[in-house]
Amino acid sequence: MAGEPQDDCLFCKIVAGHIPATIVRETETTVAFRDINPQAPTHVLVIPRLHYPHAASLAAAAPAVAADVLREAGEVAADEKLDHYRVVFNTGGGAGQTVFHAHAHVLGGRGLQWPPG
Ligand code: D5M
Repeated sequence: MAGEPQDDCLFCKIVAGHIPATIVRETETTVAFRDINPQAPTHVLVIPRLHYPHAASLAAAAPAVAADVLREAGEVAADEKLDHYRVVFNTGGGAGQTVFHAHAHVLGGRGLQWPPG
């Protein structure tokens, strides 16, 4: 069922505590943890506990949780004392999405170029 944990989903396993992660923040609806392959001095992923394959499907089905993810991205940036940062939702393999459980990348701690690659 939509939103239910998926047995084959890496991030569902992190939410369940079956795979370790360096968790930096948790709420009733979200988990934030450090990316295993950081692309910046701060690189944290904020995920909903609910499983949806990408940000748009999360926002359509559970808009309040999507808002929680965005708010937590800002809280991560505040915790990390970032004066500028980027929040990215890669959507689709062609955009670099490799894990099909919605997640926000929070990137900061260095200069960030525009446009991104
Ligand atoms: O982002 C998926 C991100 O997930 C990518 O930057 C690596 C990260 N990743 C993969 N496995 C782990 C574990 N086990 N812990 C922490 N981070 C992880 P995407 O936008 O889908 O490419």
